[in-house]
Amino acid sequence: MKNIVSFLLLFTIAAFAGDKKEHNHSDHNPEMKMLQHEQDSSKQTISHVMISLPTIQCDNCVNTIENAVNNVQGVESVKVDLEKKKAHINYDADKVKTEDIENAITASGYDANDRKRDEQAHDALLACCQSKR
Ligand SMILES: [Cu+2]
Repeated sequence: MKNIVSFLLLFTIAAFAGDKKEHNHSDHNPEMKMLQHEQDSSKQTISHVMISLPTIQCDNCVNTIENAVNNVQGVESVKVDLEKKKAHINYDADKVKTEDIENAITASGYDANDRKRDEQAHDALLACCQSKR
């Protein structure tokens, strides 16, 4: 009788352990593995910079600057925040310097950080985008 109870107890423990093992197995997420693989394969180092745009006024200004910055080699992405008058830029620091990005913005007619706009480019902007000094 005692042997049968021991056997049943052992059997219950074994079943529980098997259950636990199966649970752990299902926790192993294949999507996670794929994400890690994607991160490993990108060897570029992307830097982020914020550039102050004190003279922007409307959505046309935003488009003009986003286009100008997007055309700079080494820029990965650009997003202009009209309300805060700032550009958020992700770029490859091995390919481009922030001053090159600032120069592209001044060349399109807008101040960028402490760099002053190209006045000729500014005068060619839409009337609503021009600003007095
Ligand atoms: Cu504008």
